[in-house]
Amino acid sequence: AQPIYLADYQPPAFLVEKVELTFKLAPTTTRVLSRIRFAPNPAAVPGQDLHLDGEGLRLIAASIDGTPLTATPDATGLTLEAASLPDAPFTFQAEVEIAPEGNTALEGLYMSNGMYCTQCEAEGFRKITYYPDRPDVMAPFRVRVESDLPVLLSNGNPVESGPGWAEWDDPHPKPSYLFALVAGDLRATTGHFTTMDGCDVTLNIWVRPGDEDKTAYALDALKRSMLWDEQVYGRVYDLDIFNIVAVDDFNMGAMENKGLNIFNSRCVLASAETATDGDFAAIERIIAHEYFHNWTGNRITCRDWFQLSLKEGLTVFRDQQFMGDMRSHAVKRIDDVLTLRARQFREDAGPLAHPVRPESYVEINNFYTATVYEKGAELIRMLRLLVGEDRYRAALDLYFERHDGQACTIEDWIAVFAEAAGRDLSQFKRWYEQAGTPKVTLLEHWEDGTLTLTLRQYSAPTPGQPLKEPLLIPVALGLVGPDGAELMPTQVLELDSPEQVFTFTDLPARPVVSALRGFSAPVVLEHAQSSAESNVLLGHDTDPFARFEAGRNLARHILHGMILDGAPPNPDYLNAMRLVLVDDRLDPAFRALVLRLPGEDELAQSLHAAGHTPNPDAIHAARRRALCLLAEALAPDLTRMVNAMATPGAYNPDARDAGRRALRLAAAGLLAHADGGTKARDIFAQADNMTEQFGAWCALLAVGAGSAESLQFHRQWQANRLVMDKWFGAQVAFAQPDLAPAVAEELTRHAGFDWKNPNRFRAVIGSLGAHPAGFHQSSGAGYRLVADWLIRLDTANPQAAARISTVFETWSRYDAERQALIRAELTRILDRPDCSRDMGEMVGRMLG
Ligand code: HT7
Ligand code: ZN
Repeated sequence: AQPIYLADYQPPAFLVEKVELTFKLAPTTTRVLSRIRFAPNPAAVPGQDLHLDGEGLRLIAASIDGTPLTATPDATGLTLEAASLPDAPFTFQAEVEIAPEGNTALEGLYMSNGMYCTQCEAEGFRKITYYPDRPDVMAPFRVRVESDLPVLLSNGNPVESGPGWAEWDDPHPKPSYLFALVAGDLRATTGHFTTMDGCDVTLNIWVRPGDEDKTAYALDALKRSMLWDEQVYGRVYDLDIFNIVAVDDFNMGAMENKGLNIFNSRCVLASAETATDGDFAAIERIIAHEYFHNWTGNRITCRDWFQLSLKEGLTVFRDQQFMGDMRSHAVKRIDDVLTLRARQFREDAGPLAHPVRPESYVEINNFYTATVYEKGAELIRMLRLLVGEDRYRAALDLYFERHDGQACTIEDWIAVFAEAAGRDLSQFKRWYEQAGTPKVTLLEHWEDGTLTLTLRQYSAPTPGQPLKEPLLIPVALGLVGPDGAELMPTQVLELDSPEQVFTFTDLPARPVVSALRGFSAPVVLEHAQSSAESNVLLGHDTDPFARFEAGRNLARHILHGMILDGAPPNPDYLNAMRLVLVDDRLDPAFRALVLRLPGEDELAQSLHAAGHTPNPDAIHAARRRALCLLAEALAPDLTRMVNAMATPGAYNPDARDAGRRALRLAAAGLLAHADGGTKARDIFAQADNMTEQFGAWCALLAVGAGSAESLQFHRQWQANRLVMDKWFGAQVAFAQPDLAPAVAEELTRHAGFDWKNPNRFRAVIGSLGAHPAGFHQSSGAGYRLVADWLIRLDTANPQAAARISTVFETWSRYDAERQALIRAELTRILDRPDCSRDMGEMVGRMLG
């Protein structure tokens, strides 16, 4: 397949003034009738053909202004030759047939549990009818749905309905990727929201019968999101109705279709008994994220898919702000940085590294990545830090005012900041263009009350980008006295050259440097600090992220020592952890995060960055030993915490109680390494909520116990598909490394392993890929099993298969034997005649 290049962008030859669609739904013979009003685009070169994208459609009939069309479609669609087109507006009509029942790719119109639903982003609309399926063609849609199913939904406002049909009208011009249709036997939980302009909006969460008791949290999160967007960004909702539908078979988390968001059911449904605190938080975040897209994505969309981060980076940043406001900014920031490092730094360090705005792609679905989403959000966070909060808000106001109803670019985005802040941001723009995680080195020199800091930046080559230009990097930095007192509050140093020197004079004593506060830039900071200095920051820094980071640096240092030369952990570290654990002035959620040791993949990543070849078995063994030593050293305090952090009374998913449960489970999980799981077993037995039941069961599995609990868990939850995903996933995630591939294999033979369901596939195969010591088992059994299943999934759902193939992206970190085994599996995946375009691109990039 040929790559598509950003540099080749051309405006559409024709614009669309109006779309009218009629769907006559039937599982294998759905008819789609379209009536599309086209007009020549004054901004395009005249005299061009009109290409209508279409894939897998059976064309029944088509006409232009009533004259039947003779053109025959090819595999990419229908080309209407310029010479045959009027040079004034005209109406194109078509009737096509599609088969939603056989659509296992979950893109276009498909069926899930007897219900019809759509997924059109990025290029799924072309599987529904012939259309210029590109985001810079925006049009109002009117849709008629005909079916015997009781609930018939589409975008916009409902206009009319009768037995077996319903019509919807969406007055807001939108690109085809935001089109949606749902038909099924569904039940709604309904609420209302009054906008700041006094308009009443009906809110519905549609679910399968029996799931109505799991919708309250999502509805509440939606109302809070709507209010927050009004209060913080001045953004008001713009239709009479906002529908959310839960679907079991869904490739990603959720989709922001205009007025009709469609959600993976795991991202909507929650009750105390069936969802963990983590699930509740994810639901809150994703509900907010999709809602926020109404302005950042829908009203203002992307000119082309290279600009994807324009909507995704900004909307992630907005959902991060929202979650900080709803819960805790400190804990949210730490969580976000941990996710960024685990997913995006990992991506940036390997063969799949790409810029936030890629320059080419073969299959755009492969670019819904941590770089586009999470690094994209970091760029916006940096912009806000550089221009200040007031100018950030002014820039956003200008963006909404200037670009409402348009399909925009990163250039448009940077321009509103440059104007609102009155500064040239051309160097900053390189962040969108250069892939890779910059390394910032900080060197200290202390003399006569003067501290001299030398900051250097270096960005290593990434695929297709051998040379890098210096970036504008905001380094938020404070100085802390040896006694822990703040000597200099946070200053933002702007590092814009390969090397710069910053001087701080008249200091009473040599301070401890607290650098990259709040993780002010997505970089790897190399700053040699003693464990005494890290302890000062861990105990006293005014910046919660810097406190966390100091503890993390200590832990990483100790674990590296244990892995590389078996060095025992420094008693100071154990003591520092005890002080954090028992410090009741600290938020329990924060303490739980500090207590969590770096994961095995993070350790493999940091060892590799330090020039070592990571050994997954040694990492696993050392980490386990560290957990045992920590557990033994802290046992009495851990036991006290398990008791002290109980949350009596009815389950409440709020941040306060969730934080207490997080610390309770972290303590019980650690303690299990010393007491064999006695406390965890008690928690499991007494749990009245999924957080504690599941958390305690995982703690038992992690120490090789919990088989009775596994049986009980299965007996209790076998009828609940979302809880069963947890049952499948945890057994693989916590399997002993040498058993992990066999455990996963056995689960693939379980009657409940529905491999075409992406959630279930991910629970088993994705969990094996995310279990470093199990996946990278030296026999290659893990690689083989994952490759076998990716090959199978690729034939049914290429998008999902290609996404999960990223479990192999770190292959070049490992030793020659493992590299050879992985290369053989990747080659086996690639060399099939029916390898999909999605998978072909991913594996091709991984192999280099
Ligand atoms: N904008 C959406 C991204 C998306 C997607 C969602 C579900 C299934 C397939 C999809 N392809 C792309 C979701 C979001 O970022 O909000
Ligand atoms: Zn999004």
